[in-house]
Amino acid sequence: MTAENFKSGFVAIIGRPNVGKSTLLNRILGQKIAITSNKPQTTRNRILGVHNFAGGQALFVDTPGIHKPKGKLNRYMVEQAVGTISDVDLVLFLVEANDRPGGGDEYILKLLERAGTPVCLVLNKIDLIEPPSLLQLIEAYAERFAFKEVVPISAQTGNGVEQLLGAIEPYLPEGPQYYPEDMLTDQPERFIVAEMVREKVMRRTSEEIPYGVAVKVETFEEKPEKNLVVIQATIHVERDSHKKIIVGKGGQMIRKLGQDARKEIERFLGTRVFLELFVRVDKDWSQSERMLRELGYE
Ligand SMILES: Nc1nc2c(ncn2[C@@H]2O[C@H](COP(=O)(O)OP(=O)(O)OP(=O)(O)O)[C@@H](O)[C@H]2O)c(=O)[nH]1
Ligand SMILES: [Mg+2]
Repeated sequence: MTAENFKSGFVAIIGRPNVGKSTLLNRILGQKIAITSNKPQTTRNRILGVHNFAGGQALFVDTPGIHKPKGKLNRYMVEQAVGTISDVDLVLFLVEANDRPGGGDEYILKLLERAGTPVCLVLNKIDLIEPPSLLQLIEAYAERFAFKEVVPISAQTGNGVEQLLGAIEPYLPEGPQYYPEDMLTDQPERFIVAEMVREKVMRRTSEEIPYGVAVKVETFEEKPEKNLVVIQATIHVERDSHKKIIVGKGGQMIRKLGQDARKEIERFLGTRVFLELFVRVDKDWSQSERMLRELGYE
């Protein structure tokens, strides 16, 4: 292998909310760096994941689900995703194999057409369907767009993901190794830690609460002699009533959230973690340019 024929390139994971984009990124990397939940609009930022293979490096970009944005935070999210499409060598257009193409997909296909980036159709969640319905679905999509490749997968079980990685390689141009081999993501540990806390809130709350939550890590103090990291994080919410729910009766909810998050952060950092959580009301922060900037959505 010479440096001249090393292959490297960027692969965006694009699709409607909740189709399994972040689950796929984690599956490809074999480690969890992107948070997931059964609620739409979980991911808010672009997250890069580095996948090394013999003779090359593929840089996957997980993106927020593309939807009709209401409000400033959602506009930021959709911009993150749409802006990625024309910046990459290949787009993985992820859809659910147990769903029909709908208006949301149509909108994304128009964006893909305009960008002209090669697109691979990825039918996810095949663990939920019977094989015969897959052919009809592929036909329905193929009528609509000239996909370079079509690959059915289950991001959850890993079924088909090896085939997907094989299908991607021909679309990577010759290029340098952009990131060191042991680097997993471009996101700092603090960001991933904050996201892990937000995931636990998303998973344990309902209605509008998950969408009005942002998490910021205030301190991240490594104590290697004790194999410990001390973390303080603030959960920002939009209303007093949300704070009440997140704290819970006698602090029960926040304790549970803290336990869930700590376990996952310990796995991720590979050390013991002392995690302290605070809840703060910032009225309608998601509508304030200043607050959005402060919370990393700019
Ligand atoms: N059964 C099944 N569920 C899946 C599969 N892939 C993802 N899911 C589930 O689908 C839900 C959404 O997954 P995410 O990875 O968060 O989806 P996403 O596309 O990143 O969502 P947004 O960030 O909101 O756009 C979660 O409950 C996942 O567990 C799959 O292959 N099979
Ligand atoms: Mg996601």
